[in-house]
Amino acid sequence: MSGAALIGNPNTGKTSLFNTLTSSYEYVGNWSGVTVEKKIGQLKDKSGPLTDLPGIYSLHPLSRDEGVAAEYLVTDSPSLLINIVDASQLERNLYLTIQLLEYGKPVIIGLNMIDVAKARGLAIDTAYLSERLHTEIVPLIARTGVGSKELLSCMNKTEEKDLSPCFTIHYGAVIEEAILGISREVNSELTFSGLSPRWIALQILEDNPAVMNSLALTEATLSRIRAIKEDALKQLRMKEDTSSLQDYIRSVRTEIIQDICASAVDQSNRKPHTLTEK
Ligand code: GDP
Ligand code: K
Ligand code: MG
Repeated sequence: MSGAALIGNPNTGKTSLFNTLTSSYEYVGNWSGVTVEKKIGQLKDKSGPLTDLPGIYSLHPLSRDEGVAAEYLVTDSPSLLINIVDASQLERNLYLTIQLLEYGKPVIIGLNMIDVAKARGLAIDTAYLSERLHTEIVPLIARTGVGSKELLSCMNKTEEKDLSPCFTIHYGAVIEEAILGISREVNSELTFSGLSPRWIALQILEDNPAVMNSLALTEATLSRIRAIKEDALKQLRMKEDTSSLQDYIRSVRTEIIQDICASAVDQSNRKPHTLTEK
């Protein structure tokens, strides 16, 4: 059992929270093949292990170091994701959030840095956000420990109920058909992976190298998948001005995030940025 994992953008408070939530280290070392620190601890209430993942802005890695989190999702198949989100940078943080919701395992959003958001005059409607994303949201100030008890109790409830997210983006007919085709290919080869075929299909459509390498699909399957992708891009270009499937998928997500943030974040008291807040 690989338990729960903390995942989020860099500098959102993951390690601060890891230190608050865990009592003892189970493992400290490096992720295999890279010089990125790997930390696993035992939760204070003994409910299981917690892994502190390296910070990323998206599951699509731009370097081998950044591939650690995506590889972890494929190979370790964690039962619960704690997505740490910087409340003062909601729009930027939600891109990863959407990819994590698509992963299909239970996700709790730890909405951290609410002190910073407040100081900047940003008010976040957490009830609305929770409703739009179909997931639990726990407000936090990881630096001082505010919200950590609530987070632990939310984690236990979620593990008991095994609430998987029902947040789904509809990417349009062309992409949806490609998702189905790739899911079928993936399903026939990875019968017991326990991973969501839809999530895998999206990662494949986005050319995520960390996920592709970890899956190690056969050349025959890969070649059928390439044909599905080429066909999808051809069809998509008849309707949309897009350079790649990856760009198109990104643009659909970005539009939804902007729509969510337009209602979830009240900026009417927004103060100008200063450099000394964090
Ligand atoms: P990580 O990169 O996600 O592991 O983030 P860290 O836990 O290392 O935190 C990054 C910085 O933000 C550190 O200086 C923390 O003290 C600070 N920090 C973390 N949580 C909060 C918070 O809720 N409020 C404020 N003001 N600072 C925080
Ligand atoms: K850091
Ligand atoms: Mg850290």
